[in-house]
Amino acid sequence: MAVLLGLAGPAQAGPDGATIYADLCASCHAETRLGGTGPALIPESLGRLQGDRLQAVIAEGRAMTQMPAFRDTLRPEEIAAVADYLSAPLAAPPVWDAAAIGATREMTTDYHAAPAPVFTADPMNITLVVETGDSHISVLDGDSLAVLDRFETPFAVHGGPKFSPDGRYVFVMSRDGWVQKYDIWSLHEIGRVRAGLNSRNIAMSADGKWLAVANYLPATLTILSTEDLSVARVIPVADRQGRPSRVSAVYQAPRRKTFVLALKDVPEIWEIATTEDGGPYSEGLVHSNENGMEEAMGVERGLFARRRIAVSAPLDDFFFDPDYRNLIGANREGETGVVVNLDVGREIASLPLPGMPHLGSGISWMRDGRRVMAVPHLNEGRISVIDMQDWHVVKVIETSGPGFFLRSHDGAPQIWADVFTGPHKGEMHLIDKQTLEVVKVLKPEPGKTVAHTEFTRDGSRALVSVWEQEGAVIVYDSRTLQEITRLPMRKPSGKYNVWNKITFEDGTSH
Ligand code: DHE
Repeated sequence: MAVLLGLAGPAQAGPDGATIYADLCASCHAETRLGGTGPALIPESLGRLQGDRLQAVIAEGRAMTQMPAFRDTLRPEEIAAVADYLSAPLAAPPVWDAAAIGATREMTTDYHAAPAPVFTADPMNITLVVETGDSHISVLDGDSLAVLDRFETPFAVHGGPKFSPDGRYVFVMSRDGWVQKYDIWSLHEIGRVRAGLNSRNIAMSADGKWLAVANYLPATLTILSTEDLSVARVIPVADRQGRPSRVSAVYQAPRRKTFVLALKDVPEIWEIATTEDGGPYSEGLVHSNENGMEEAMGVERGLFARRRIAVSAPLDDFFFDPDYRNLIGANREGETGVVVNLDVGREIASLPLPGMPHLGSGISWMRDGRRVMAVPHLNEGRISVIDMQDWHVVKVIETSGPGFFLRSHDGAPQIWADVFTGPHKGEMHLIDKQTLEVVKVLKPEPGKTVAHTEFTRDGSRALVSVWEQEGAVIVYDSRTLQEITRLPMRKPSGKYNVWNKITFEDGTSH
């Protein structure tokens, strides 16, 4: 029996995880462990799935996926040996260049672009619900709440899908680096390509022509043509000394016509031009200063020109002001945040932000004539509200536990703040945007995780996930705070309204 191969060798030697992997796992996850029909099984993509949790998945399998349970095939020590093998880094860094990426590109053969939406719903009020429970996305009519389509995504979608500027196409990314293009008007997938081996998120250029993919593995930024998912550029990421860096995230800065990159391992921020004329340089958005801006301006010009901005320490999570002049950055391990002015290219202020601020989930709005931003903290039950004119902390709002996502809308009076972990994970705090007081705590499913809110186009309804395998999207009236209905969904995570996303609505993260 194949499994016995794993037990070969001297009596004292334990089972050989590599041999068991080759026998039982490689047919789906590939000999290289970089993924096939199943996801990549390398430390970079397994993330927190280590030790006992990893062994539990091997033993029990994964519901709603092709991953079988091996508890009747493998003994506990064999399962532990495979888990150890998967947790070890690859012997040699894999090559994932333009040719390798291009070879994975699959375009859907039966796709025909519809001349107009194939549904009568308002295309601007379509809301996508990512259902991580069985790797699907439901396409929801934001008015009737009918599910117009439900399509399969790559495994482990992470971060917000990104819409084309006209809202017709959407791009979805998985942690395994697959990028999928879907036509909302035709309700049809167009194709997919594996842009990285372990990827973080994606960003769309202001003109809709380019999609940037931030990669941990390899340490690159992949730029795809949105037209046909072909590779436009693979940019190796390293500092001036050649030290490579993972890309924590890439953001779109529409007014600047650039991508802005958070680098995990080196103290630099990168800005990449997305127009032939070199973006901010041609727009006059970058001013000379005494810190070598002349050098920065002289280094590169044209499409995908790079600008390096030196910072005092690596920053891996960003928030931007609405005109993309200032970036607020934080290192997840740090206690402070910094404000970097992108025009002058240097840090201009620092902020006290203990407790792992999650700036990527920040939102901003006008309060008493001044713009403020709010950010949750990943390991403390508090939300910091910061004045964006002079960067002082206006208030720290206490909640019943650490939250992950904040959302609001111009048409909604409150911020909706979840508690993602701990005994209060079923609570959703509603915080008045003017008084900054918690006015209500919703507890729709005690004991279950209730997280992530999205609004309909006009802000009249709030959609909240019951983040469970047999979960739901609960629809609330955002003014009366009454529940309207529940839509059954499989572990729904993020929800994304076309209008709110393409207009960069204040209450949504970008
Ligand atoms: Fe996320 C967005 C980083 C863990 C679900 N998450 C983002 C973004 C970043 C980020 C940089 C913004 C990207 C974008 O939308 O373009 N996330 C991180 C981490 O560093 C962290 C803490 C650790 C990690 O393993 O990557 C992390 N994230 C998680 C989860 O464990 C979540 C809850 C479950 C999951 O699916 O992995 C999760 N992250 C999300 C979601 C968004 C997101 C649903 C999009 C929110 C939105 O409304 O735009």
